[in-house]
Amino acid sequence: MFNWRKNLGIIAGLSLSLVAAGCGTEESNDSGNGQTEDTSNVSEEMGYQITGIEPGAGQTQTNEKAIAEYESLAGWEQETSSAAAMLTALGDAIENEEPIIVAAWSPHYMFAKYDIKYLEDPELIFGEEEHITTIVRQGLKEDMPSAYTILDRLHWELPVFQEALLEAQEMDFDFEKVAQEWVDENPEKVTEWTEGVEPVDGTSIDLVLTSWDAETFSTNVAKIVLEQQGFDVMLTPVDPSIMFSAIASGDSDATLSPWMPATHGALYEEYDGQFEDLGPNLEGARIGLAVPSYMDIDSIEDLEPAE
Ligand code: PBE
Repeated sequence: MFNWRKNLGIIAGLSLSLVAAGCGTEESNDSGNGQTEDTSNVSEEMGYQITGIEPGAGQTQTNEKAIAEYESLAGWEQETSSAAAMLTALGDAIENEEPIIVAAWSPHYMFAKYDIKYLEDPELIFGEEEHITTIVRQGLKEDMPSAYTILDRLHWELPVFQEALLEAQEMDFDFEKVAQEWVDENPEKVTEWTEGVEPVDGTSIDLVLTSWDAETFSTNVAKIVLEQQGFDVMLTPVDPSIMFSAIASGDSDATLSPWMPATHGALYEEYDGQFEDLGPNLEGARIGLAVPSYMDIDSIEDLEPAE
């Protein structure tokens, strides 16, 4: 049986960093002297490198913006690869208690699995709270009113996502299965979303998604719920830029993956007016730069520029 454990790790990770943001930050680093034992330059140890994720991620651009804006990140570089590679690098660093700075976002199981903290971002390059929104192509309301109504109603609370993402980790990231079990265990939610909606007979609907965990979970739940109403649902994983252009052109019907207002804000603006925003499907998300908690820095400004 599926056990939706209460796991507060992710929440703890979030609130701790919020608490840290409120504290005074007396600078204890003796910057200017990287030679003494206890003030060794962690930035140098990290090779002035941020461990990033996919080149096409919205956050990859935000990280570049941070590098450009913060004096403390002058001369730094972001190494891009994939979320999976970043998580491996993070796990390895923690095992060896080495310094590392990574592109981080929540909800994600990384905050439950690892003891990590967001660095304060006084310039608010990463913004404050993010939400994940549902956008649909123009005309969907008229063409597929049943799908439109369901997509408009889909909405989760943050702990639901956190638990699901943690479960996914234990289920080899089989999101079809994770989503199916969630639907099976939450019939009242599904009823709330589908109440009064006319079933259809095999109408095709195409959803684009970005392949990170949270979005994969929500989109798979959407697929199951739409299928229960008689839709034939096709899921297409794409990069954020393709996601917006596919909805704007009408090639795809809907997506539950845009992160707003910071992460995909530029894309949103580029295509604004060419899609309909049905509002948040998840609130309380966040992105930023994170480090293991054993690292003695709290803010992006505690880093040191490369020579
Ligand atoms: N991310 C973080 C997505 C949205 C926020 C990696 C999950 C992205 O950067 O595009």
